[in-house]
Amino acid sequence: MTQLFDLSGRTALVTGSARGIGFALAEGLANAGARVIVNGTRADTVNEAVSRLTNKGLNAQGHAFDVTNEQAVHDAFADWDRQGVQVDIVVNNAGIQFRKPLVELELSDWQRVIDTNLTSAFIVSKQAARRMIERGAGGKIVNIGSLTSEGARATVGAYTAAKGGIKMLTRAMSAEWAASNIQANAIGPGYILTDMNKPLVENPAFDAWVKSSNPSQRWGTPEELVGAAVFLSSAASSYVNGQIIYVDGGWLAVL
Ligand code: GCO
Repeated sequence: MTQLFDLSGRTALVTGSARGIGFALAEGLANAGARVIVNGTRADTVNEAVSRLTNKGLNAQGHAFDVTNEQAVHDAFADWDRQGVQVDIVVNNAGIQFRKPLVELELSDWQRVIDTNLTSAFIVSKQAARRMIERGAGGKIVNIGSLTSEGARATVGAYTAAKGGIKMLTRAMSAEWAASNIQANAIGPGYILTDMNKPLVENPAFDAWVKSSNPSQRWGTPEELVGAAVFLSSAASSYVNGQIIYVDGGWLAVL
């Protein structure tokens, strides 16, 4: 039965995985047997993350590049082609947050959030899917959505638009790539204890709102997203397409 979830022999690229949710997912996929490629914009933090994984005996390598830069993404995949590295799984996790009311939001800040949280998934997955289709061996795309893929919260308008787009981009990918045995799905995390959310955790009113808004009455941890990521990256989800699995403590299930 555990064969279903075994990622041995697979290579997984996790974007934005030098810390936070991305790092937890990279570690989780590596623990399931994958070789993971850690990505971030800075070589020093990528290398530090890779060391943390290899020091645990996990199969990890790093590649620092900006996932919003199409040429940088193209060059990264060209490097892997030359090295004989075939990316079988892509986790589009890279994301930033920018909390400001829409009427005060600069276009440049809007664009930066959209580019990082949505467009990068297109840029990276396009390169990966081309190769998966050419190889004829199928593949996995796991996009990271959000509660804001379903509902909006004031002051995170760009993020909400991007995460809503992630849900529909996931469906668009499945519409075009499922016939090539590429399963494109998403994970919708609830409120997770990450550096990005530190200001929210430390705000007593926000902390109380999160705990009262989900029946688990607590924040989630990055590690609690690993199960869904392994499932969507493995043979266990071979007939699952265009779905978003909410790992949110039950937030969206209750009034
Ligand atoms: C915020 C948070 C959100 C949540 C996440 C919940 O400011 O509301 O940063 O981004 O972390 O999206 O799914």
